[in-house]
Amino acid sequence: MAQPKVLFKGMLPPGWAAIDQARFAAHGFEAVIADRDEYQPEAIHYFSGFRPAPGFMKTLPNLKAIFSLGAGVDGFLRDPDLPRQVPLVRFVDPTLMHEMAQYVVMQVLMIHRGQRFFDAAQRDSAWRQRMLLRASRDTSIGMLGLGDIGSTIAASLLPFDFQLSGWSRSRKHIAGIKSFAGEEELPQFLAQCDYCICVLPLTDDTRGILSAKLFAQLPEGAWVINVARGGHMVEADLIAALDSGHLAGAVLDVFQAEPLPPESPIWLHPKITATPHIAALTDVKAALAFIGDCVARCESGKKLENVVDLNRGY
Ligand code: NDP
Ligand code: OXD
Repeated sequence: MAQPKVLFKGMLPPGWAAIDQARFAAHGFEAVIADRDEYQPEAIHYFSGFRPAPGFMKTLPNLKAIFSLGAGVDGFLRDPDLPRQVPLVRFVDPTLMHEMAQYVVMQVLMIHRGQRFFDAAQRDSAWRQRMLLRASRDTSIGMLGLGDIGSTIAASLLPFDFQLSGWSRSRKHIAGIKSFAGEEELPQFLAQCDYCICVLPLTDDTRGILSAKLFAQLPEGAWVINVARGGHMVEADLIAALDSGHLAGAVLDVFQAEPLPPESPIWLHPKITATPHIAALTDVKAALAFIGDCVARCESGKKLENVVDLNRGY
């Protein structure tokens, strides 16, 4: 019997188009790669990708479900023609969560331990010792967003004795992590963040949240790390807050325009570390298992997990 077809379009995990059809078949579906394979739009029941071109999904009249190959679904929700009656499932994967945590832990520890100072000293063949600026027990790290990824990052930072907190819409009860909830508690949360790490979904409520107004509420000398979406950051405000000396530095993995244009002042800013949206890339093995599981659930009438609430935007 023919297997259900899943049509793929948009940014796909590296090597996805080269995967042998037998490997997809082992996960219970046939892969159709748009722009490569011929297909009848009416015969497609499942669609998957990351940031598909707006208007594309409406060309598929018989969709039963859409599977996002990324944890963030803003690339689907920006489409004014998104078929809203079709469930949109987001990718929730432990490998991705751990990679995000590795990235943030690495960046925080590099800053906290002054690694760049020692790199420079080594380049000068100089034996330069330096104390930590502050012990971890006196350093507060706050996660803007305490969902799947934010809570994994916080849990990964726990053994290092930092003061940990998170801000979310709903109150959380996680051992060792102070919870701040809702708009009213945002100022209190920010006032105690030596490191402010953004892991929010990009929604109408969170777009542009990393702005002059927010930076002014952080303590003098705070660091900002954005691993969520470029749309959260008002880049000109960040540069102003760094240049004024209010913020000590920033680590950015995501940008308003991606790829970051060569003329962007971010590239050469001395207080910014920039990486090309690689904090976590979707793992092929995990993505195959995810889609296989979603297709099997749909075909057997089981409930889908991690369906996006379109009104909430995540
Ligand atoms: P989740 O949906 O699991 O968590 C989202 C968190 O944000 C929740 O704690 C939620 O609160 C909180 N939140 C949402 N809106 C608001 C608001 N208005 N006010 C306060 N809190 C809010 O998402 P994930 O943790 O899986 O992913 C987060 C984001 O990380 C993704 O959307 C994506 O943009 C980004 N990402 C980036 C990657 C990279 O490589 N750079 C890779 C993967 C993801 P509550 O719990 O109360 O609902
Ligand atoms: C994601 C991403 O959302 O890679 O998964 O940004």
